[in-house]
Amino acid sequence: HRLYSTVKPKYPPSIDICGTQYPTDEVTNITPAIISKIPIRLHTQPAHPLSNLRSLIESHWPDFAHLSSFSPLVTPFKNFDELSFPKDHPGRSVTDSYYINKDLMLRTHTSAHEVEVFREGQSKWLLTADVYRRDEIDASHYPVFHQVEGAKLYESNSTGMKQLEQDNLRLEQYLAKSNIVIEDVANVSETNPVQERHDAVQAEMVARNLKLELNSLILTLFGGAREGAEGEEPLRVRWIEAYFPFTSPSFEVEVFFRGKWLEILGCGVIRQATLDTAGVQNKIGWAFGLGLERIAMILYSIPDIRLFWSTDPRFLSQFKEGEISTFKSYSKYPSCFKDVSFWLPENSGFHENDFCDLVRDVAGDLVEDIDAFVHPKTKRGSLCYRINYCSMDRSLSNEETNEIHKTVVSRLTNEFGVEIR
Ligand code: FA5
Ligand code: MG
Repeated sequence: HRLYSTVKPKYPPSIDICGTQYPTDEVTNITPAIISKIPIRLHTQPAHPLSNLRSLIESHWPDFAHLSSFSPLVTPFKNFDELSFPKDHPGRSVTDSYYINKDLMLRTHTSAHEVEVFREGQSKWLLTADVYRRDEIDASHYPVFHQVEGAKLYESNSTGMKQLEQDNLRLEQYLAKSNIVIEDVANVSETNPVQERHDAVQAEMVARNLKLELNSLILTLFGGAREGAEGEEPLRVRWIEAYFPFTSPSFEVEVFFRGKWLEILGCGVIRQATLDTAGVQNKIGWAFGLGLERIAMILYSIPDIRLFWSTDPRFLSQFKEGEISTFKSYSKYPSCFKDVSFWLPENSGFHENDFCDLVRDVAGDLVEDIDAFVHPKTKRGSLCYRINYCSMDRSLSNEETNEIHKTVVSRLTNEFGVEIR
């Protein structure tokens, strides 16, 4: 992958982020639309669905430390290197992540804080924060979302293992009484191995504890809320094998939602190298990172991820502190498609995420999704996108949509040197 686009918007020598000036350089790609989201911290706004969900998760683990005030500006070292990401991992590229400059970025996941929290001496903790990724635009993706990171460590001696065994028995008994159906075919295997430095029995007990703890969280989150849901199929949850550079074995959990498997979290047995970096000795444990929006969309029946950012009273007034309730859609406003097709200049280094960011920067949350209906790879140099403009809160006039689209097209020409077809 390349480190930066060859054609890109020009930045002034420094930019203001929440009242502080930061120098820009050749990798700077953060946009005003993204900067404006940083101070909002939806996960701490009283009665907001994301904040309610955070509280619910925290109350599931009352004896864990509950952390939620870490700054999203981190070094690439914290976001990647400390967690054993290889130097050429695609997540590092400017097409996937937001950079203020080469030494400072917006965290792409809450795992960026694992080492510092372990270094503080915490061994049972939850950390909630806003995270940022350059990504596609649709109903379940947004460039800013929220994660809860959770972790638990055990002493890797006989006292610790006795405790772990007791915890596993207690959780097994609790889950046996529930009637949630969980498919689990993700076992420790050759492709999802126990770490060399781990005792296999200990590592499997930790993995078992991780699954039991998260299944019981899922039961807390979805069990009750679904009982009254009329005409709905039973909740289906499945565990699948995964890969993360900082855990092994690793797993992902998916929930069946609107006809599709929706991934809600990633997790695994913490790599010993991470604990070494944090100065933690003689401990073994697990960590997970879950996406709050995906779960809140299911629990509250919120149909579109953009709604979380709405300041419309018809949205905000529906929620009460500490309560999960069913969202009632205010009428869905008509959407308006506009197509744009263009030729790319040679070696433009253009990436679809550049286009999404540009549209998001011009149209803000008035863009519902973007379809590439001639796939970039099928026709060299020629791209065609359909932008679906739609407000969550009101009807857009045709003039307004035309104005926005005109700005998109002209910025596309100016900033990427494309030739409109
Ligand atoms: C991670 O971010 C890992 N840090 C998780 C982890 C933590 C693994 C600790 C092991 C140990 P992933 O990229 O899969 O993994 O994201 C985790 C969750 O964030 C996803 O399951 C999903 O629920 C949510 N998520 C990811 N991308 C988006 C997005 N663009 N919009 C909304 N939610 C997202
Ligand atoms: Mg994933």
